Order: sequence, then structure tokens, then C-alpha cells
Amino acid sequence: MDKEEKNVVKAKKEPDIRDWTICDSTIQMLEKARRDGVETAFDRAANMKACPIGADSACCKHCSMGPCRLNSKEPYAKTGVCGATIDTIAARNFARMVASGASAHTDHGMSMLDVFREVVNGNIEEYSIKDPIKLEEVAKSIGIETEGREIKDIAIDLYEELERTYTQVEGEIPFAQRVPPKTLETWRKHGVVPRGAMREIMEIMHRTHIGVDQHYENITKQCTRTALGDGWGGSMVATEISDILFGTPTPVRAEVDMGCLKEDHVNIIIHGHEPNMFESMLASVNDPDLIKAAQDAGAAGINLVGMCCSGAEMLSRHGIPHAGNFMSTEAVLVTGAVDAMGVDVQCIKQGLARVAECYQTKLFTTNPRAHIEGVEHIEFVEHEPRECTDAIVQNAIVRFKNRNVAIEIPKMKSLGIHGFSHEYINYMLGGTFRASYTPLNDNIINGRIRGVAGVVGCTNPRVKHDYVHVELVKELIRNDVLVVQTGCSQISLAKYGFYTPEAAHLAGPGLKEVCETVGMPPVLGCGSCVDNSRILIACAEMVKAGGLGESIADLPVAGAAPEWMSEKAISIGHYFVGSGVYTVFGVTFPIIEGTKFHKHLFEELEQQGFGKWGFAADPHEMARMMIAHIDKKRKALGIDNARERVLVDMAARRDIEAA
Ligand code: SF4
Ligand code: MSK
Repeated sequence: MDKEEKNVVKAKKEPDIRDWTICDSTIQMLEKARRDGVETAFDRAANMKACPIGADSACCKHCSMGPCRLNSKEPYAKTGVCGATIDTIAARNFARMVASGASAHTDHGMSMLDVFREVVNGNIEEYSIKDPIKLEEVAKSIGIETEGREIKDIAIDLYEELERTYTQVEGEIPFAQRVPPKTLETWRKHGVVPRGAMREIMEIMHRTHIGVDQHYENITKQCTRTALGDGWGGSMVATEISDILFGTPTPVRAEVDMGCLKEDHVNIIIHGHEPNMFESMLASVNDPDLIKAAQDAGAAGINLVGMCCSGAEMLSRHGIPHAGNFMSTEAVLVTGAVDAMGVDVQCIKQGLARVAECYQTKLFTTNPRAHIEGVEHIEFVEHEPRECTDAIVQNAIVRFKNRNVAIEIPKMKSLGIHGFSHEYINYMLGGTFRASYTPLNDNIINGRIRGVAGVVGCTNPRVKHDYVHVELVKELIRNDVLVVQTGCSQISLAKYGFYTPEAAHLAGPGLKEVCETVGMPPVLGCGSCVDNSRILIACAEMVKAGGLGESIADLPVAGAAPEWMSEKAISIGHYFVGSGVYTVFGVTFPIIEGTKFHKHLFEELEQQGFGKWGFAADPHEMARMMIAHIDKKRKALGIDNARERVLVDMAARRDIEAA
């Protein structure tokens, strides 16, 4: 590089942080990081051009005759060395994403089931069955006798039944019994009822090996079977067992955003996905000895805060404050206020280690599955859970005492109502004595509510952080679509005040009326990404309540993951599609348009009685597609009383922004 070229590089304008995110606290911290010379995923994304061939899934490295790259522009112009076509290559890559995503949820669910077994057998005393009513309800839903029986006996039977979700080699997973009969009939007809997660995931890996399954339609079938084994299996068990052990969420007020960090407190963050470590940390921070130790070190107390999905779960279950979603995790450490952070599994950026080092935050990995090079590991052992979490608190107190980095905590925080489990939605709409989804269905039939949309999933530096989630939800509720949320998307919307009953004025007239009558926000948060299974059960309940068709595919509902990034999101998306839901993804979609496999996922699956995939990068286009689908389903149900789509125009936008 000659001198002149070097000067050009030097003079290159730094990207505008406001193009990266709409989150004010993240902007403030990214500006600080830039001043401090600290790099985050936003910088790395700006410096790393996504590989276009990989983005289109037009490459394969399943054997050493390759790697083979096909031409994205002319996908049928050549094949891989083995003769694999673009459809085979893309379907196999997609299948491996499903397998990986389903494995994550399934392994999480199996861990929760292990904890449950040990609690029931009396080998773990720190946890207990907090919700025996839910235990009985779940047991009854899969045919276990509960009448006149001891809780422990029901729990033992439930454990044995649910273990089949993972280990069974033939038959149908237990929660298939919760699937509406017509939906189950479609699954049986196409041979996609999951047997057991281990078997399905193993079979996907086998079938995507070189020279095995080379028909995109047949590969898709196994994708569906595996993904359904996640949604109605691994994930659903994780959610149900967590509720039984730690309590089923009910509405709770909680603060979201970085302003929930407290300069005069020892700040501890837990980040990851499994609730048991977080539950144990909750006990540790309430331990009088540890509180006294913190006070002796000069702190006003200990402030426990969540992040990402385990944060969303604890926010929903206990009202624990939440500092930020996936794309804010590094920025939160830039505050300098985090004394210790414990992480377990999934969505933990390796880059956190460097940022933690820069700001002297004590970072600990805790799960045997997930170490990070250069990060201290304190193993979380289920049988002695407090050993790990007490040690993290003690380390945090030492760091508080020796703090010598500048602390800057953004002031932003938003108070909202979270914790809408499907059980609570049932109760909220129907009341104590007639809890049911009938009032929701009635409001859909009479047109006050146009339909229901699940807006879920990650945040991603390839798009403007939070922006796509917020714009999409604004337009949906403006058009009387009730929105249910989980994961990082829930946190995006919570930051902008959508989780208060007052936010009803942002909704269209029908939804507004329902929200005001019930006293609920127009956006309902259900928890972490594993808790998307709550949305599946809500769909099954809507079918059961009657009047909206016989299968999930008949319902006027749609789903979206507008800023998705993880393989888990692909598995979630595909289990919603397999269950009958039109599911639209943003950012990018890893398949070339115009190929047979694309047509199969985006059109043909719907013709077979499933849902279908959709893609749109723009949130307003995404809203248009979802609303059009909801209207199509209303028409098929004969409840399409004329209603125009309302565009969020400038005046409406000003109104929303002023809120
Ligand atoms: Fe290439 Fe076929 Fe090997 Fe894939 S499996 S790398 S397409 S030869
Ligand atoms: S944490 S999978 S970034 S929702 Fe569940 Fe958030 Fe997506 Fe991870």
C-alpha cells in the first residue's frame, strides 16, 4: 500500500453509530466504546462483508471432494463434484441448521428434566415443585391419572413420560397429544410426527451426509419432523418443567434497559438460557451474609440483572430487571458498572471476554458445555447450585471494592408488564370461573381483533438493531393485530414503552377497545426463545375454543423473526411452519429464490396443509404480508367483514413517537 492509499484509508469516515441501532443506551455505550478504543460486534459486522455464496447457501463442504461452490446467479448451471444440485445442497444446509437449533433447545430441555428428576427423587434440595397445579395440568394433558394421587407419584410418572420426548425410538412424542387433531392428521399423513429428539436429530445428520438423501422434498420432511420435535418436544418440556419447578409466570411489573444498573450497588448479570443457574443466583443475592459482605464493601446492596433470554425468562417469571438483548450485551459491559457476569449456554458472544477484560468485569462461564478461552470457569453443579453462584457474588463484591474504571450508566429504562403465560392469557380473557380462549376467538370473529401475530427472535448487526422489530409491531397493532412476543424481540419492544396498558392508544380501534376493557398491553411478552412453545399451546387452545377452523393452519395468525440470526431461529421458524403458521423472516434467507427448494418452502408446504415460509427485509412489507395472510384466513373462515389496512403514516408515526 503506498502512502497515498494509506491516507485514503485513514481518512475513511467512521460509520455512524445511529445507523447501527435505534437503542439510545446502546448508542451511548457504543460511543463510549469508540472513545475507549473497544471493539464490539457492530464494528466487526461493519468490517466483515457477509460471504454472498454462503448467504445464498450455494456452497457445500460435506466431503473432501469439495468444498463445492455453485453460482448463485445461475444456480442450475453446475452441480457439486458428487452431482448434488442446488436444491440438494440448500436443503441439506437448511436441515443442518434445523438440527443444530433443535439440539440447542432439546439439550436445554433435557437438562431441565434431569433437574426435575433429581428434585423429585430428593437429591436436589435447593429447588422444589413450586407449581403443583401446573404439574397436574401437564400430566393430565398427556393422559397421566392425577385424581387422588400424591404429587410425588404424579411427578415420577410425568418424568418417565416426558423422557420419551428425547429417547424414544418409535412412536409419537408425548406432547403430540396436545396438537389439534386435524393438525396431527396432517403430520401423520406426511409421516412427520416426531418420535424422539435424539432419533430425529441423528437421522437428519445421517441423511445430510454425502450420498444419502438427495431429494429436497424428502429432506424437508425430516426437517419438519425434527423441528416439530423441538417445538412440541424439547422446547415445550423445557418451558413446562421450568414453570413446574420455578413457577408459572403471571403479569409482573419490571424494568428494562441499561438504566436498571445501579452505580452504588454490586451489579451482577446472568446471561444465557437455562433458568436454574439464574434461580440459584436469585437465592445467592438474597443471602443475608452475602448482602452484609456487599454492604461491608461499601455497596448499598446487590443488584441482580438479566440479559438476553435467561433474562427474558426471569423478567417474566420474577420481574427481575433486564439490561438488554443480544446486540446490547457487549454495550452493557461498556458501562463499567457490571461487577460480575455469569454465563451458561447459547448466544454468548466470544467477544464478551475481551470487553469484560477492558472494563475489569469478572466474567465466568458455568456450564460444562460452554467454556470460553481465557475466561475463568466455575462449574455450576445442579446438586450444589449455590457453590457456583455464591462464588460469583463473592467475586463481584471484590471487584466492586476495587473498582477503578470510569462508570457511565445510561439513564434509560422502561417499566412495563411482562409474564403472559398461555395459562394467564386464558384466565385474563375468560376470568376465574370461565377461563378459556373463547373471548379471544369471539373478538377475532367479531373483528375487533383482526388476528394474532407472534413477533419473536434475535437482534442482528446486519440490520438496524431494534428498528425492524419496533416498526413491524407498530404497524401490526395499528391494524388491530394482537402481538405476542418472546426473547430478544420482547426486550426490543419493552424499551420503547409497548408493554404498558397505556400503549393501547397505539393500537387500532378494535384492539384498543379490547386492551382497555381487559387492562392489557397490545403486546404480550411470554418469556425466552424456548418459550415460543407457549405460543404453540395458545394456538392449540384457540383451535379448541372453536369458531376459527379445525387446525392451526386455519387460524388467522402469522409469525415473524424480523432480526433473526441463530440456527435456533431456523428451527423455531420451521416448527411454526410445520404447525401450520405463515412465518416471515427478515435480514436474509439462506436459499436462492427461484429454486425448487425455495418454492417448496415458500409455497408447496402450505398446499400440503402446513404453514409456509416468507421473507421480507423491510418491516412494513413484512407487516403487509402478515396482514394479507391473516385476511386470507379470515376470508376462508367467512369472517372477513370488510376492513382496510391502515398504513402507519407520518402523522400516526409522530403520534407513536410522542407517546
Ligand atoms: Fe461437493 Fe458433493 Fe462433497 Fe458437497 S457432498 S462437498 S457437493 S462433492
Ligand atoms: S437469546 S436465539 S438472540 S432470541 Fe434466546 Fe435472543 Fe435469538 Fe439468542
